[in-house]
Amino acid sequence: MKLTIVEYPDKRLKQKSLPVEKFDGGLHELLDAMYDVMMESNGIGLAAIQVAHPLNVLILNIPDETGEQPRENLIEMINPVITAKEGETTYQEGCLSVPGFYEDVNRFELLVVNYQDRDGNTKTLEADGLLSIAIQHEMDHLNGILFIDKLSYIRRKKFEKEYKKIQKEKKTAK
Ligand code: QAP
Ligand code: CO
Repeated sequence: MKLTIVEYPDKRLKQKSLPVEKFDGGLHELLDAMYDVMMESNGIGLAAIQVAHPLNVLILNIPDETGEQPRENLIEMINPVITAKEGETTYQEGCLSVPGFYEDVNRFELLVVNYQDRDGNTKTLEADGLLSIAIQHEMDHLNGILFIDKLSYIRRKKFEKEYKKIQKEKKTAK
């Protein structure tokens, strides 16, 4: 399976994803293909809707202190649910579906998340730092929400202007 990333303003990114019911080979194939496209694109997180599969599936591979992303650090979350959240933090986020634009977003600092792994086993994870931010960013995708949807009116306007410019530059570079 070869996947391509769906980019804003594609309406598919506004779709709500559905729960995974079958933990079968099809799911494993999707997860493996998501990993490949995320690493090829220099990403740290990806939701299935970003590759046109509206399922409650996300993957995360947060760089370590040396900036490496070894495959054993990969986290695959199926049907994630936040069961506790605490504190506040701000981080300059980006998104593979909004290439070239970065802006500060407010998030919870700490999370507890329940989810299933690729075999349907139930897991619990306590997350802080960049992992916590990335989980919240990717779980927003499952609800059809992009980080640019969380910006103030003024910053959203700034985004629309800058993104148009980025798109124009891409066209002339082709
Ligand atoms: C979501 O984002 C995230 O614009 C994952 O040109 C972001 O992997 C989680 C990327 C911030 C936590 C904090 C973006 C790559 C990758 C771009 C990404 C680009 C190339 C974004
Ligand atoms: Co994103």
